[in-house]
Amino acid sequence: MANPKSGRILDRIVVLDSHTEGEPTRVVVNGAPDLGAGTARDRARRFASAHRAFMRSVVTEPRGHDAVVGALLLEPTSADAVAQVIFFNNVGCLHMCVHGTIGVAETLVHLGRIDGGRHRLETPVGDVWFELLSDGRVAVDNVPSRRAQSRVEVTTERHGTLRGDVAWGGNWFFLIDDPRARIGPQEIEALTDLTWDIRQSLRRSGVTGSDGLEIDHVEVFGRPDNDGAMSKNFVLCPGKAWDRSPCGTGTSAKTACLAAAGKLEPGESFVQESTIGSCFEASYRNATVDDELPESITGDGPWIVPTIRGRAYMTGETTLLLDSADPFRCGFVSDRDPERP
Ligand code: PYC
Repeated sequence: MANPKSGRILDRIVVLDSHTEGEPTRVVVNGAPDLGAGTARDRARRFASAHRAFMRSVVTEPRGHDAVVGALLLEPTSADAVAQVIFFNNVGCLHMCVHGTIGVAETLVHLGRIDGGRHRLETPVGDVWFELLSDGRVAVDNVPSRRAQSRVEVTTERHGTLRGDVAWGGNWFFLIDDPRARIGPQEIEALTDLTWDIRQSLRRSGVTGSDGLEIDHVEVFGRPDNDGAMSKNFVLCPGKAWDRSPCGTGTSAKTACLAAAGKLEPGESFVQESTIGSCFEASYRNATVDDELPESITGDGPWIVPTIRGRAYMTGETTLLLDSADPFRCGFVSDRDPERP
């Protein structure tokens, strides 16, 4: 509504903030654009093509920062789903986000919309299920995941030739094991430089996911510091932010690679530590004909259904204000943004 004296309009967006093992999620509960009816995939397409300024307003500076993942909560198409969700970040929509799903679960509890049990959530790449565990964690049965290719060679500009696996875990990942890699908060600049170099090299040499989509997440694994963990990772997200959590879709991709290599059996537990020392616990079952398996994703490993367990905490209840007189009301287009002029 316009201020009668100044004529300025203040738009309001109501958000609930949480973090999952350190990685922030900002759930939009009011003030989102109308995306019409349809599946999460249909609505995500409309959201991505027409509402980039809205995404920036919610997750980037001056109200957020590059690592914030936004989540739009929408009416589901199916009566037995608790909600439909579209995840987005500083450069566009994500296909799926597991830390975000855990944040959404905690947010739905905070809103009093659920109080336990197992719930179905519609996402642009298929339905996922989550369960509130008695120890406060949330278990997410992610979309089916698989290794597409192993030991793919990539020649980078600044870091020589490297080999890694390509895997789908709800997003596309390039995964590199380097037991000598030092992973921790002091190494962020060097790890960002390495993984961004890899990402650019994959793009230049035309290495994509098996469905032709860009590999927009790069994951490096080193030795864990945490006693119970088997590995520690650094994950570079599409807009050059690094994941503070162990990245749930990345841990799903890793689990698929371990399954393909015969290094992890169904039901066995795998603990992935993040750059900041937080952990996700993963396990998997083999996929069956009853699972939604996208034909466009092929691979040299079996389809698995990963379960990722982690914890989220609420951090804020906020009304974002967008002042019509503010030249940066919708943030600004960064050098990583595909919309960059
Ligand atoms: O947890 O899946 C995840 C995720 C993807 C990007 C950031 N976090």
